[in-house]
Amino acid sequence: MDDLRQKYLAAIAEAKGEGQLEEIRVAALGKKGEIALEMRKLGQMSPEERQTAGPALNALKAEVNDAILARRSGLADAALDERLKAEWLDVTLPSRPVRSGTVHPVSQVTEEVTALFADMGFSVAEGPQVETDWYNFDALNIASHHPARAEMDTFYMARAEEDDRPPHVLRTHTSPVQIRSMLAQGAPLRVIAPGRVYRADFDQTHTPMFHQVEGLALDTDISMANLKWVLEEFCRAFFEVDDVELRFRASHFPFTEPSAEVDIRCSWEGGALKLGEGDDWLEILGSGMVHPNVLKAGGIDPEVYQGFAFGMGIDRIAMLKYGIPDLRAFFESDLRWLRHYGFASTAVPTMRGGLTA
Ligand code: 2NL
Repeated sequence: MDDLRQKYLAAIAEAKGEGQLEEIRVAALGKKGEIALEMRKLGQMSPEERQTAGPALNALKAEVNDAILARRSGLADAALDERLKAEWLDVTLPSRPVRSGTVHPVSQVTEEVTALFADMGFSVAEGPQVETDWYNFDALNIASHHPARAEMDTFYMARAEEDDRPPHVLRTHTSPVQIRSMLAQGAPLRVIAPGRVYRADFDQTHTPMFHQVEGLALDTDISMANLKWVLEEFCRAFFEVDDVELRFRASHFPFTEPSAEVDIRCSWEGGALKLGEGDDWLEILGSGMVHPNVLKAGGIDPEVYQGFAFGMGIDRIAMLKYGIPDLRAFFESDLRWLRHYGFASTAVPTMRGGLTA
């Protein structure tokens, strides 16, 4: 019996895995296992022999069983240790940066402007970026000899020789959208028209595509006083200055009479622009009372209705509000500039995973 004990305890100690251990268990304790066979021999023993052999065999059976259980959990622990060593993970490492986009300043300002005018009862209108020369020029009282209509300033769509449709242009302002609103809705009317416009101009302060928002209010009793109030309310809210002061300077546009350019009081201390204080003036928009010819083109009777209109550059007022001095930030969508002015994704370049925007 001692031999059996030695044999199985040694085999259990050397077992390399679950499978071997199970084979040993069957060979020792299984129905036809060696210990079971020894048990069976008890029947042929004398009662005295059985009295010592019985408990000894039971003890052996229990010892081998315990040894197998102990070895099994030892092997499981060792396997877990192996895995922990091989598969360790440093949870203190910083996570990989997630690329995230942000709203472009031009989009943000467009939303701010439309929300403020919506509060004053203006609805938003949109229209095509390719327009006929009638909607872009004639309807706006811009004479056929006007320099703005020349190819120097305006992008004309290429056309075939035999094409007898009217000339098409990339719209040079969003005014055609308002002509369409007048024709579709009539008066009274309050609309603003934000969107992309195009002019053949490219230098430090001009890009061939830029963004404009125009506003139009028509009714039977609209005056320049209404225009002044609306623009002051807008500037106070948009630029977040309580002491906003506007200056109306006589000007000329073919589509308004009278016309005024509007400046906002400002200071340039230490190169930093401050609005609402100081002795300087900064031009922010153009405006006026809608010319009777424009009302007629929009199907509105100028004897009954009159109204004001204004137009401003979104890129320009975005730059003023957010202190962005350089058009490159917008036009190239240059991420270095956008990030510098707080608009690009905050993700930074990392060593792992390459550069991120
Ligand atoms: C500027 C000047 C302006 C308008 C736009 C307008 C539109 C209609 C009728 C009359 Cl439908 N006027 N728009 C009026 C005055 C000025 O824009 O300097 N924009 C950047």
